[in-house]
Amino acid sequence: MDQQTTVKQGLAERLLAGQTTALARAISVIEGNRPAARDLLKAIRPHLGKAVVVGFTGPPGAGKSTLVNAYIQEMRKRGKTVGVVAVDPSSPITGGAVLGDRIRMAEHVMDNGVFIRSLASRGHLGGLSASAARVADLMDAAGFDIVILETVGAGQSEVEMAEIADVKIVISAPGLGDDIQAIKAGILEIADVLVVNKSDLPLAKRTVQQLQAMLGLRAASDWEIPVLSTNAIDRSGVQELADAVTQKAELNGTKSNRSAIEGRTRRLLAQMVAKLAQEHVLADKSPATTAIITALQEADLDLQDAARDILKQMNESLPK
Ligand SMILES: Nc1nc2c(ncn2[C@@H]2O[C@H](COP(=O)(O)OP(=O)(O)OP(=O)(O)O)[C@@H](O)[C@H]2O)c(=O)[nH]1
Ligand SMILES: [Mg+2]
Repeated sequence: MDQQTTVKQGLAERLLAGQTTALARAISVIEGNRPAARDLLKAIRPHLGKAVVVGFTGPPGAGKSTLVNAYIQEMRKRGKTVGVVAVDPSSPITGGAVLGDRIRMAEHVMDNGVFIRSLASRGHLGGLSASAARVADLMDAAGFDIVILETVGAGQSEVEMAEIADVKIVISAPGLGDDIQAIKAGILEIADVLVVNKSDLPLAKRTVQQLQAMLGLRAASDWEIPVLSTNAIDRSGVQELADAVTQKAELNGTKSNRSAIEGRTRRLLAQMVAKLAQEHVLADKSPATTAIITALQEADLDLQDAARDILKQMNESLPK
């Protein structure tokens, strides 16, 4: 066995034993996209699926980080360990929030049961959601009971990232202008739990009612999406939030590791397939594709049939 292999195996073993230094190192290996990354992921694969991955998504400034902080504290009280993957918001509205996050989360610094890691939102080969999912896997392997993904729900990639989570919390706050519209446009579809944070603000009740009205239009299912009110600063409503997350995780059967991991992997694969298909359609100037586009323009084909034709065609044309 060469020396490099020994080092790698050592890292996976130390990670699985829950050593924080090994986790930090493993994250750098994954982020650096080194050849060692694949071996490491392979080594931990059989041990995944114990953590519940919880997504906190919402518009900039809704109070996600403050609420994550309050949720961490609540789960620590319940004896759970918590890992956090926070994607740098770099939002113009609350620029400097990353520093704020560090200060806020500093209260957990001395706690071995909490591990917080920020991911830059740029420069991830294979996409941000793939990187975030891998870091979440590492935290899962290191034995954290809960892994939180905090993302700004502003664009497609953030929605994709939130989708990886087993339980998806969508956070809004009153007075953010178009936030209800933004939620309507994309992230409401993925929510398991809706939270109106900043319940101390005057318009909070109205925001709750608006969200409830929107939910009323949805088809019934086995999980009724709760609309909760929280004040992340004085922490009221946080216990109810923690209860709702736990209930949803239990309903998911997150305890059966295989299905949780399979679900997560399936969603990641679906995203990558969609991405490749998109790139293909946008770049492919072949006569066959152009013919499909023309037929679509002239209403000789409907959109879904056109998409099916493209998928069939891609089968032959994708680079190996
Ligand atoms: N009044 C009130 N303010 C809050 C509450 N929760 C958070 N805030 C404040 O709202 C501001 C934004 O909070 P953050 O937790 O940084 O929000 P965020 O959603 O993480 O922001 P980004 O990471 O930039 O997307 C901060 O000034 C918080 O102190 C709340 O429940 N009530
Ligand atoms: Mg934040």
